[in-house]
Amino acid sequence: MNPEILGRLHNLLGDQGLRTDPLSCQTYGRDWTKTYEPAPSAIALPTSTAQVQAIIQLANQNGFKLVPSGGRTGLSGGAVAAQGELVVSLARMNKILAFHAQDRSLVCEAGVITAQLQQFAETKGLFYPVDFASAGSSQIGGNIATNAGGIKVIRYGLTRQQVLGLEIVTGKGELLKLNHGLVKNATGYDLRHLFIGSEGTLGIITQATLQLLRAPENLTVLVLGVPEFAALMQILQRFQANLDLTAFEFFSDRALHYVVQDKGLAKPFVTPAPYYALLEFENDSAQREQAALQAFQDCIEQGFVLDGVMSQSQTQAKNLWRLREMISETIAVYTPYKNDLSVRVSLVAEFLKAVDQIVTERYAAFEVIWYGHIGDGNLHLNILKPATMDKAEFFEHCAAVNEQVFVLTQSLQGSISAEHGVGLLKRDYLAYSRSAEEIAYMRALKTLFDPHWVLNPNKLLSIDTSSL
Ligand code: S2G
Ligand code: ZN
Repeated sequence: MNPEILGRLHNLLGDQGLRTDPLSCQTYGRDWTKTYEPAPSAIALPTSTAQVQAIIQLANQNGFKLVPSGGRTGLSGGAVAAQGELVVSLARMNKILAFHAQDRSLVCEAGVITAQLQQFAETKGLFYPVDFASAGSSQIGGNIATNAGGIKVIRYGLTRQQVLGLEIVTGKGELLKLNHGLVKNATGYDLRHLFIGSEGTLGIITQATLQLLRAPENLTVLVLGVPEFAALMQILQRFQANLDLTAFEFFSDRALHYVVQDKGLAKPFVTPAPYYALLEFENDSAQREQAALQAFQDCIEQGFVLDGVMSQSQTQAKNLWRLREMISETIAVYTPYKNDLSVRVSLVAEFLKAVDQIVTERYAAFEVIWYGHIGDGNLHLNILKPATMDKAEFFEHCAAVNEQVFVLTQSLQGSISAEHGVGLLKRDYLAYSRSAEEIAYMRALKTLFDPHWVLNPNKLLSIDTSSL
């Protein structure tokens, strides 16, 4: 970036708002993927929507590119700046601006940490329902830009369902204030939903109005030992007959092995099982608890469950959750090659079996770890790198299998990226889940909102300079 531009950014942002030191570039230029070497030109840390707008207008006038940056906990390279871009971090725009008790909503800046939002809701006796392992460092703006899902989607939906309003600066540098917190607003296209999940390619989210919910009572967790994939979906169906589950997760015995071995967690019970289901429900009456126990009993009798445990306290519930929530962090040290796939819930058993067959054949030498939000049809397939194998060689081996896995996913009209987004990692596989017509419309929308493609270039969609 030329010194004149840096000078203008410095005048706009001041010493605190513009960094070029190597440590900042390393820190702000990456997300949780380990595939790309960060190489931003500089890091901008604006403190107001006006400053964000000025940065985007400067980029349009001078042709440099921007990478919006939240908590940088993404897993698809969406927040990676590897091409000399200016990172625009929302970290200093981190205030909760208003709380509307009667609306049960709040207005906050994009840089608010997800866990901070959850805690604020609790102080008001309410509940922000989107939760996942990285909530302690992810930011609400990034959660909205990736439509983050997590472990409660089966009951409360994704981030999309919580957004009542957005303040955005588009790639054109124009300010949009969308929906203003309204529950109902039938006045044409709901532009809010274009920006949710747009991965920072259409605009930079600066503020959000979010709904808060009644806090659930006495959340109780069951962990069940399951003999085979197909039984998982039988269990889901049986419990859902009488309960509104707040979570339905699964993980394999190898996932359990690592959290027990590396994190010292306790096994849920002695009986060995190839798979585990983790269920959560609001245990707010004796009838509810009886319904859960009856469903558990029925699943044992029908052979869908080998053994199980039900939490008797919030502490035990939290400890059982750790068996699932600690998986991602635990296996990260084994440089996993990750796939994040989804199919309709009714196709999960067939899909799981078919993918497992492919990976068993093609990855015979590698260790496969299964886990995920199976109640949403979302599976996290992680292949662990053999300690002695070179990372690049390992990733090449794994990528060679993508074709088969994605063709299978496409055959079931599934998604090659259920919740982690497209970013850089999945960009070139988009056509397995989106039609040519859809991608053409997506490119047209990108050019409409960001005519010079200054925002997050080559993320989600590759720049086709001929169209600029
Ligand atoms: C999960 C977290 C990221 C990962 O644990 O549900 O989405 O490692 C994941 O896959
Ligand atoms: Zn997940």
